[in-house]
Amino acid sequence: MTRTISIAAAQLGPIELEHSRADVVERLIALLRDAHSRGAELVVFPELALTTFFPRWWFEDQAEIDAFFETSMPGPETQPLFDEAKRLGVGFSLGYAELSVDSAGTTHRYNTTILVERDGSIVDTYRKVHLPGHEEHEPWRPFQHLERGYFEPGPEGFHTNRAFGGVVGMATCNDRRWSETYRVLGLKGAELVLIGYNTPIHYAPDPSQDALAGFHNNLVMAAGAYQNGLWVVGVAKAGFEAGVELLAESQIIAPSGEVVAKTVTNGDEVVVAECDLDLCANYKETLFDFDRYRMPQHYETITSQRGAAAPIGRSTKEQGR
Ligand code: ING
Repeated sequence: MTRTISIAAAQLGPIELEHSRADVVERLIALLRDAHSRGAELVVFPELALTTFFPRWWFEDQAEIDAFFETSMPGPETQPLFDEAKRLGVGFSLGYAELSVDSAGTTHRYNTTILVERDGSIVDTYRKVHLPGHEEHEPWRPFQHLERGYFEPGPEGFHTNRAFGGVVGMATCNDRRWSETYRVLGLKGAELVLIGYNTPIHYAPDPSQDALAGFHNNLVMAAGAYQNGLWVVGVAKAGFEAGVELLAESQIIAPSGEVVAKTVTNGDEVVVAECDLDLCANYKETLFDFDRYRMPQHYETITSQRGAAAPIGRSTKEQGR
């Protein structure tokens, strides 16, 4: 019996400052119902799916920033989404800004994704590890990318869970650009990785990359899927949001690296694919049989170094590095 799960990529178009959470939850429920009507059992929503992408602005006042955060999930404004999903028997993943206070009374702010099973039970939450952009106001930029100022990196790293008939992992936006993300999840048995993103097409530090935004988006997710024998679902908050063009091109990618479904608009749009989790074995048990072919004894540089270090003399071999 194949382990097939019907998955929907539920792309969101722009969310403006004036859109309330209630407005957005209404759109999320409409997308959920559409996906359900097309047979989806799992619906993947974007990163930071409840508000506009607020790290594009510099705020002096912490209270202004915290207005974009959720102090509980579900909370009063998101409960209708959880209720409708449970009523329909559909699971979902949802990205949001999490403000939480730990047992020592310290406040933490994370870029978080929650995964909810078809029975309404919470499977897990993932807190984004790779925070792109910058920490302080950089007025030279046409818009800011202040995730490093507004969020902390997730302290728990990457993890997988048994859900939806398989092994599921989560990652968020910039995480998808780092091969380590997929490899760690692959080593933890992931057969499916869910990734929401908010990706401005303009990249101020190197505008030559703008024209390649769509190419790079597919490149990194397809490579991650293929090299680890897993399904990848990448879902955008897309369109012209607060004057910034966000990449759409939400897509569902098979363990072969092939795109099996892709959005064609930059608005609210659902695409659905039947994902056979047993296809993962075609790669995990052959080309990418990790236990047979990987050589971790030669990979220690990956965890012992953060930055790159070229040879000081002729070769890094001489320095025993
Ligand atoms: N966004 C972007 C991403 O990694 C970025 C950051 C923007 C990278 C533009 C490159 C170009 O897709 C988030 N939210 O990580």
